[in-house]
Amino acid sequence: STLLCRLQIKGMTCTSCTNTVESALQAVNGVHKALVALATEEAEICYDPRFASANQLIEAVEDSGFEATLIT
Ligand code: 9UX
Repeated sequence: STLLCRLQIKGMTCTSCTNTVESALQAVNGVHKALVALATEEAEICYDPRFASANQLIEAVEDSGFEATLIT
């Protein structure tokens, strides 16, 4: 099964920022799909909860240099 995680991302100011965050999320084991929107400062991630957790997704964003908080 797949879960959807939505994160608020702070600190992105250009499309290279969004690409950096998207790549960081897509590199997490268990992530199927990650989309990051600059305008809304949000990320939507589909992931397999057997291999990843929401906290790991947040950590991946923060390790890439941005602030993340859980929306849903
Ligand atoms: Mo764009 Mo983001 O030039 O850290 S990559 S501002």
